[in-house]
Amino acid sequence: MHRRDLLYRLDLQNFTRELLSLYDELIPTEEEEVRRRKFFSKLESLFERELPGTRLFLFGSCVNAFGVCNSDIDVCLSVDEEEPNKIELVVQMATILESDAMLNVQALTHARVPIVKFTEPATGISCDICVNNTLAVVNSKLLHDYAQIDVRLRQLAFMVKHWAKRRQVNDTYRGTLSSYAYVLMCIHFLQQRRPPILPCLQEMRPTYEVKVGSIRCAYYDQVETLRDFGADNKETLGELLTAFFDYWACQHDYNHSVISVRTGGYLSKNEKEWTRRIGNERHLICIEDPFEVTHDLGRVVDKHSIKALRAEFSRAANVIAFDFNPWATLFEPY
Ligand code: 3AT
Ligand code: MG
Repeated sequence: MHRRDLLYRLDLQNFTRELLSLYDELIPTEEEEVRRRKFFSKLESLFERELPGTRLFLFGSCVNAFGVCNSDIDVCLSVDEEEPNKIELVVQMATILESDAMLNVQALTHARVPIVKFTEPATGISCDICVNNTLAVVNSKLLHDYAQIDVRLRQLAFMVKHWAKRRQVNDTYRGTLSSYAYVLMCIHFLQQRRPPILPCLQEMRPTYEVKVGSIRCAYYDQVETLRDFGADNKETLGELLTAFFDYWACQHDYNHSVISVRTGGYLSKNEKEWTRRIGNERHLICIEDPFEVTHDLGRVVDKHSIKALRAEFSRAANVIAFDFNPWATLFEPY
Protein backbone atom coordinates (compact mmCIF):
# COMPACT_ATOMS: atom_id res chain seq x y z
CA MET A 1 0.00 0.00 0.00
CA HIS A 2 1.25 3.53 -0.81
CA ARG A 3 2.10 5.77 2.11
CA ARG A 4 -0.50 8.25 0.84
CA ASP A 5 -3.24 5.57 0.84
CA LEU A 6 -2.24 4.47 4.31
CA LEU A 7 -2.44 8.04 5.61
CA TYR A 8 -5.81 8.47 3.91
CA ARG A 9 -7.11 5.31 5.55
CA LEU A 10 -5.83 6.37 8.98
CA ASP A 11 -7.49 9.77 8.51
CA LEU A 12 -10.77 8.10 7.63
CA GLN A 13 -10.57 5.87 10.69
CA ASN A 14 -9.96 8.90 12.82
CA PHE A 15 -12.77 10.81 11.12
CA THR A 16 -15.17 7.92 11.78
CA ARG A 17 -14.10 7.75 15.42
CA GLU A 18 -14.75 11.47 15.90
CA LEU A 19 -18.12 11.23 14.16
CA LEU A 20 -19.17 8.27 16.28
CA SER A 21 -18.32 10.11 19.45
CA LEU A 22 -20.43 13.05 18.27
CA TYR A 23 -23.23 10.59 17.48
CA ASP A 24 -23.08 9.26 21.06
CA GLU A 25 -23.30 12.81 22.41
CA LEU A 26 -26.37 13.55 20.29
CA ILE A 27 -28.40 10.52 21.39
CA PRO A 28 -31.09 11.63 23.87
CA THR A 29 -30.44 10.37 27.40
CA GLU A 30 -32.80 7.99 29.18
CA GLU A 31 -33.62 10.87 31.55
CA GLU A 32 -34.75 12.97 28.60
CA GLU A 33 -36.92 10.12 27.27
CA VAL A 34 -38.60 9.84 30.68
CA ARG A 35 -39.21 13.60 30.75
CA ARG A 36 -40.81 13.45 27.31
CA ARG A 37 -43.05 10.53 28.24
CA LYS A 38 -44.24 12.37 31.36
CA PHE A 39 -44.86 15.51 29.35
CA PHE A 40 -46.92 13.57 26.79
CA SER A 41 -49.10 11.79 29.36
CA LYS A 42 -49.78 15.12 31.08
CA LEU A 43 -50.84 16.53 27.71
CA GLU A 44 -53.08 13.50 27.09
CA SER A 45 -54.85 14.04 30.42
CA LEU A 46 -55.36 17.72 29.65
CA PHE A 47 -56.90 16.93 26.26
CA GLU A 48 -59.08 14.10 27.62
CA ARG A 49 -60.55 16.65 29.97
CA GLU A 50 -60.84 19.62 27.63
CA LEU A 51 -61.45 18.00 24.23
CA PRO A 52 -63.15 14.66 25.00
CA GLY A 53 -63.47 12.26 22.08
CA THR A 54 -60.16 13.33 20.52
CA ARG A 55 -56.84 11.44 20.65
CA LEU A 56 -53.19 12.48 20.60
CA PHE A 57 -50.44 10.75 18.59
CA LEU A 58 -46.72 11.39 18.58
CA PHE A 59 -44.88 11.74 15.29
CA GLY A 60 -41.66 13.26 13.95
CA SER A 61 -38.27 12.86 15.51
CA CYS A 62 -39.47 11.90 19.00
CA VAL A 63 -40.71 8.58 17.56
CA ASN A 64 -38.94 8.13 14.20
CA ALA A 65 -35.52 7.30 15.76
CA PHE A 66 -33.94 10.45 14.28
CA GLY A 67 -34.43 12.73 17.28
CA VAL A 68 -31.28 14.19 18.77
CA CYS A 69 -31.20 15.48 22.35
CA ASN A 70 -33.39 18.51 23.05
CA SER A 71 -35.50 18.07 19.90
CA ASP A 72 -39.01 19.44 19.90
CA ILE A 73 -42.02 17.14 20.21
CA ASP A 74 -44.48 16.79 17.33
CA VAL A 75 -48.02 15.81 18.27
CA CYS A 76 -51.05 15.14 16.11
CA LEU A 77 -54.58 15.68 17.42
CA SER A 78 -56.88 13.14 15.85
CA VAL A 79 -60.57 14.03 15.60
CA ASP A 80 -63.25 11.77 14.21
CA GLU A 81 -64.42 14.05 11.42
CA GLU A 82 -63.80 13.89 7.68
CA GLU A 83 -63.10 17.58 7.24
CA PRO A 84 -62.59 19.24 10.61
CA ASN A 85 -62.09 22.97 10.79
CA LYS A 86 -58.38 22.79 11.56
CA ILE A 87 -57.94 26.52 12.09
CA GLU A 88 -60.73 26.62 14.65
CA LEU A 89 -59.27 23.61 16.47
CA VAL A 90 -55.81 25.17 16.52
CA VAL A 91 -57.24 28.35 18.06
CA GLN A 92 -59.21 26.26 20.56
CA MET A 93 -56.07 24.30 21.55
CA ALA A 94 -54.19 27.58 22.02
CA THR A 95 -56.83 28.77 24.50
CA ILE A 96 -56.69 25.47 26.41
CA LEU A 97 -52.89 25.52 26.58
CA GLU A 98 -52.77 29.14 27.67
CA SER A 99 -55.20 28.49 30.50
CA ASP A 100 -52.99 25.56 31.54
CA ALA A 101 -50.10 28.06 31.96
CA MET A 102 -48.04 26.90 28.97
CA LEU A 103 -45.51 29.42 27.67
CA ASN A 104 -45.11 31.10 24.26
CA VAL A 105 -48.39 29.70 22.94
CA GLN A 106 -48.76 30.61 19.25
CA ALA A 107 -51.52 29.51 16.90
CA LEU A 108 -50.06 29.38 13.38
CA THR A 109 -53.36 29.29 11.56
CA HIS A 110 -52.08 30.22 8.10
CA ALA A 111 -49.24 27.72 7.76
CA ARG A 112 -49.59 24.94 5.10
CA VAL A 113 -50.22 22.66 8.07
CA PRO A 114 -51.91 24.80 10.79
CA ILE A 115 -50.30 24.18 14.19
CA VAL A 116 -50.20 25.43 17.73
CA LYS A 117 -46.71 25.85 19.22
CA PHE A 118 -45.87 26.15 22.88
CA THR A 119 -43.28 25.46 25.57
CA GLU A 120 -43.89 23.62 28.81
CA PRO A 121 -42.48 25.73 31.67
CA ALA A 122 -41.44 22.86 33.97
CA THR A 123 -39.30 20.95 31.43
CA GLY A 124 -38.61 23.60 28.77
CA ILE A 125 -39.88 21.09 26.17
CA SER A 126 -41.19 22.73 22.97
CA CYS A 127 -44.12 21.12 21.25
CA ASP A 128 -46.09 21.56 18.02
CA ILE A 129 -49.62 20.16 17.70
CA CYS A 130 -51.35 19.76 14.35
CA VAL A 131 -54.75 18.25 13.47
CA ASN A 132 -55.49 14.96 11.66
CA ASN A 133 -52.08 14.73 10.02
CA THR A 134 -52.26 10.95 9.72
CA LEU A 135 -49.75 10.83 6.86
CA ALA A 136 -47.09 12.32 9.12
CA VAL A 137 -47.79 9.60 11.70
CA VAL A 138 -47.44 6.94 8.98
CA ASN A 139 -44.28 8.42 7.44
CA SER A 140 -42.74 8.62 10.93
CA LYS A 141 -43.33 4.86 11.22
CA LEU A 142 -41.68 4.28 7.83
CA LEU A 143 -38.59 6.23 8.92
CA HIS A 144 -38.54 4.41 12.25
CA ASP A 145 -38.72 1.03 10.48
CA TYR A 146 -35.85 1.91 8.12
CA ALA A 147 -33.78 2.92 11.15
CA GLN A 148 -34.11 -0.60 12.63
CA ILE A 149 -32.43 -2.25 9.61
CA ASP A 150 -28.91 -0.81 9.81
CA VAL A 151 -27.53 1.47 12.51
CA ARG A 152 -25.51 3.38 9.88
CA LEU A 153 -28.72 5.10 8.74
CA ARG A 154 -29.30 6.64 12.16
CA GLN A 155 -25.62 7.56 12.45
CA LEU A 156 -25.50 9.17 9.02
CA ALA A 157 -28.80 11.03 9.49
CA PHE A 158 -27.69 12.38 12.89
CA MET A 159 -24.54 13.79 11.26
CA VAL A 160 -26.44 15.29 8.32
CA LYS A 161 -29.16 16.82 10.53
CA HIS A 162 -26.55 18.21 12.93
CA TRP A 163 -24.58 19.65 10.02
CA ALA A 164 -27.77 21.15 8.48
CA LYS A 165 -28.79 22.83 11.73
CA ARG A 166 -25.27 24.20 12.37
CA ARG A 167 -24.93 25.48 8.80
CA GLN A 168 -28.46 26.95 8.81
CA VAL A 169 -29.80 24.91 5.92
CA ASN A 170 -32.62 23.22 7.88
CA ASP A 171 -35.39 25.77 7.74
CA THR A 172 -38.29 25.41 5.29
CA TYR A 173 -39.45 28.95 6.08
CA ARG A 174 -36.14 30.22 4.69
CA GLY A 175 -36.19 28.00 1.63
CA THR A 176 -33.97 25.18 2.83
CA LEU A 177 -34.88 21.56 3.60
CA SER A 178 -36.80 19.99 6.49
CA SER A 179 -35.26 17.35 8.73
CA TYR A 180 -37.69 14.91 7.15
CA ALA A 181 -36.25 15.66 3.70
CA TYR A 182 -32.68 15.13 4.95
CA VAL A 183 -33.59 11.74 6.43
CA LEU A 184 -35.18 10.69 3.12
CA MET A 185 -31.96 11.76 1.35
CA CYS A 186 -29.98 9.52 3.72
CA ILE A 187 -32.32 6.55 3.20
CA HIS A 188 -32.14 6.93 -0.56
CA PHE A 189 -28.36 7.27 -0.45
CA LEU A 190 -28.02 4.00 1.52
CA GLN A 191 -30.41 2.24 -0.88
CA GLN A 192 -27.97 3.24 -3.66
CA ARG A 193 -24.72 1.96 -2.14
CA ARG A 194 -23.22 -1.11 -3.80
CA PRO A 195 -23.79 -3.52 -2.15
CA PRO A 196 -26.89 -1.72 -0.79
CA ILE A 197 -27.12 -0.95 2.92
CA LEU A 198 -30.90 -0.53 2.89
CA PRO A 199 -33.62 -2.29 0.88
CA CYS A 200 -36.65 -0.59 -0.63
CA LEU A 201 -39.46 -1.51 1.77
CA GLN A 202 -42.22 -0.22 -0.51
CA GLU A 203 -41.13 -2.54 -3.32
CA MET A 204 -41.42 -5.60 -1.04
CA ARG A 205 -44.47 -7.68 -0.14
CA PRO A 206 -46.61 -5.40 2.07
CA THR A 207 -47.09 -6.52 5.67
CA TYR A 208 -48.46 -3.14 6.74
CA GLU A 209 -51.17 -1.24 4.97
CA VAL A 210 -53.30 1.79 5.79
CA LYS A 211 -55.35 4.14 3.71
CA VAL A 212 -55.07 7.84 4.43
CA GLY A 213 -57.75 9.63 2.43
CA SER A 214 -57.15 8.39 -1.10
CA ILE A 215 -53.51 7.48 -0.46
CA ARG A 216 -52.63 3.82 0.07
CA CYS A 217 -49.60 3.44 2.33
CA ALA A 218 -48.21 -0.08 2.13
CA TYR A 219 -44.81 -1.62 2.75
CA TYR A 220 -42.92 -4.49 4.33
CA ASP A 221 -42.59 -3.61 8.02
CA GLN A 222 -41.23 -6.86 9.49
CA VAL A 223 -37.84 -5.23 9.56
CA GLU A 224 -36.46 -7.50 12.28
CA THR A 225 -36.01 -10.07 9.48
CA LEU A 226 -33.76 -7.62 7.59
CA ARG A 227 -31.10 -6.95 10.24
CA ASP A 228 -28.35 -8.51 8.08
CA PHE A 229 -29.44 -6.81 4.89
CA GLY A 230 -26.45 -4.46 4.66
CA ALA A 231 -23.85 -6.85 6.10
CA ASP A 232 -21.95 -7.26 2.81
CA ASN A 233 -21.29 -3.55 2.72
CA LYS A 234 -18.48 -2.67 5.13
CA GLU A 235 -18.45 1.09 4.65
CA THR A 236 -17.88 3.11 7.80
CA LEU A 237 -19.66 6.27 8.90
CA GLY A 238 -16.70 8.39 7.76
CA GLU A 239 -16.77 6.87 4.27
CA LEU A 240 -20.53 7.23 4.01
CA LEU A 241 -20.63 10.86 5.10
CA THR A 242 -17.80 11.65 2.66
CA ALA A 243 -19.70 9.96 -0.19
CA PHE A 244 -23.01 11.60 0.82
CA PHE A 245 -21.63 15.12 0.54
CA ASP A 246 -19.69 14.22 -2.61
CA TYR A 247 -22.93 12.97 -4.18
CA TRP A 248 -24.93 16.14 -3.39
CA ALA A 249 -21.98 18.44 -4.24
CA CYS A 250 -20.80 16.88 -7.50
CA GLN A 251 -22.87 13.98 -8.76
CA HIS A 252 -26.57 14.64 -8.38
CA ASP A 253 -28.28 15.71 -11.62
CA TYR A 254 -30.25 18.68 -10.31
CA ASN A 255 -31.69 19.46 -13.76
CA HIS A 256 -33.32 16.12 -14.49
CA SER A 257 -33.35 13.79 -11.52
CA VAL A 258 -35.77 13.07 -8.67
CA ILE A 259 -34.72 10.89 -5.75
CA SER A 260 -37.37 8.37 -4.74
CA VAL A 261 -37.27 6.27 -1.56
CA ARG A 262 -40.56 4.69 -2.69
CA THR A 263 -38.91 3.02 -5.70
CA GLY A 264 -35.41 2.87 -4.23
CA GLY A 265 -34.08 4.65 -7.31
CA TYR A 266 -34.27 7.76 -9.47
CA LEU A 267 -37.19 9.17 -11.44
CA SER A 268 -37.06 11.89 -14.05
CA LYS A 269 -38.49 15.36 -13.48
CA ASN A 270 -40.28 14.91 -16.82
CA GLU A 271 -42.27 11.89 -15.71
CA LYS A 272 -43.28 13.66 -12.49
CA GLU A 273 -44.09 16.81 -14.45
CA TRP A 274 -41.84 18.74 -12.14
CA THR A 275 -40.18 20.72 -14.91
CA ARG A 276 -42.06 24.00 -14.66
CA ARG A 277 -42.46 26.52 -11.91
CA ILE A 278 -46.04 26.63 -10.66
CA GLY A 279 -46.68 29.47 -8.21
CA ASN A 280 -43.86 29.34 -5.70
CA GLU A 281 -42.97 25.70 -6.42
CA ARG A 282 -39.81 25.49 -8.50
CA HIS A 283 -38.48 21.93 -8.13
CA LEU A 284 -34.82 22.96 -8.06
CA ILE A 285 -33.95 19.90 -5.97
CA CYS A 286 -36.45 17.05 -6.15
CA ILE A 287 -37.21 14.63 -3.33
CA GLU A 288 -40.38 12.59 -3.78
CA ASP A 289 -42.47 11.99 -0.66
CA PRO A 290 -42.75 8.20 -0.21
CA PHE A 291 -46.56 8.25 0.15
CA GLU A 292 -47.84 11.58 -1.11
CA VAL A 293 -46.10 11.10 -4.45
CA THR A 294 -47.21 14.41 -5.96
CA HIS A 295 -45.40 16.13 -3.12
CA ASP A 296 -41.82 17.30 -3.77
CA LEU A 297 -40.08 18.02 -0.50
CA GLY A 298 -37.70 20.28 -2.38
CA ARG A 299 -40.50 22.58 -3.49
CA VAL A 300 -39.70 25.06 -0.70
CA VAL A 301 -36.26 25.73 -2.21
CA ASP A 302 -36.02 28.91 -4.31
CA LYS A 303 -33.40 30.29 -6.68
CA HIS A 304 -31.44 31.92 -3.85
CA SER A 305 -31.63 29.12 -1.32
CA ILE A 306 -30.63 26.47 -3.89
CA LYS A 307 -27.34 28.36 -4.31
CA ALA A 308 -26.82 28.50 -0.57
CA LEU A 309 -27.68 24.82 -0.21
CA ARG A 310 -25.37 23.68 -3.00
CA ALA A 311 -22.61 25.91 -1.70
CA GLU A 312 -22.96 24.18 1.67
CA PHE A 313 -22.81 20.71 0.08
CA SER A 314 -19.64 21.76 -1.75
CA ARG A 315 -18.14 23.29 1.36
CA ALA A 316 -18.80 20.06 3.30
CA ALA A 317 -17.25 17.93 0.54
CA ASN A 318 -14.19 20.20 0.38
CA VAL A 319 -13.74 20.34 4.14
CA ILE A 320 -13.76 16.55 4.31
CA ALA A 321 -11.37 16.21 1.38
CA PHE A 322 -8.85 18.90 2.30
CA ASP A 323 -9.20 20.07 5.89
CA PHE A 324 -6.72 18.91 8.47
CA ASN A 325 -9.43 18.50 11.17
CA PRO A 326 -12.59 17.95 9.10
CA TRP A 327 -14.80 16.87 12.00
CA ALA A 328 -14.29 20.22 13.72
CA THR A 329 -14.62 22.46 10.64
CA LEU A 330 -17.54 20.57 9.10
CA PHE A 331 -19.94 21.45 11.91
CA GLU A 332 -18.70 24.99 12.56
CA PRO A 333 -21.72 27.28 13.04
CA TYR A 334 -22.52 29.35 9.95
P1 3AT B 1 -36.40 17.67 14.12
O1 3AT B 1 -35.60 16.79 15.01
O2 3AT B 1 -37.60 18.29 14.78
O3 3AT B 1 -35.57 18.63 13.35
P2 3AT B 1 -38.34 15.99 12.72
O4 3AT B 1 -38.10 14.63 12.14
O5 3AT B 1 -39.26 16.06 13.88
O6 3AT B 1 -36.93 16.64 13.00
P3 3AT B 1 -39.83 18.08 11.51
O7 3AT B 1 -40.03 18.68 12.88
O8 3AT B 1 -39.33 18.96 10.40
O9 3AT B 1 -38.85 16.86 11.56
O10 3AT B 1 -41.15 17.42 11.02
C1 3AT B 1 -41.90 16.59 11.87
C2 3AT B 1 -42.53 15.45 11.10
O11 3AT B 1 -43.50 15.94 10.21
C3 3AT B 1 -41.59 14.64 10.24
C4 3AT B 1 -42.49 14.09 9.21
O12 3AT B 1 -43.16 12.96 9.73
C5 3AT B 1 -43.50 15.18 9.02
N1 3AT B 1 -43.17 16.10 7.94
C6 3AT B 1 -42.37 17.19 8.01
N2 3AT B 1 -42.32 17.84 6.85
C7 3AT B 1 -43.13 17.15 6.02
C8 3AT B 1 -43.53 17.33 4.67
N3 3AT B 1 -43.09 18.36 3.95
N4 3AT B 1 -44.37 16.41 4.14
C9 3AT B 1 -44.83 15.38 4.86
N5 3AT B 1 -44.51 15.17 6.15
C10 3AT B 1 -43.67 16.03 6.71
MG1 MG C 1 -39.69 17.77 15.09
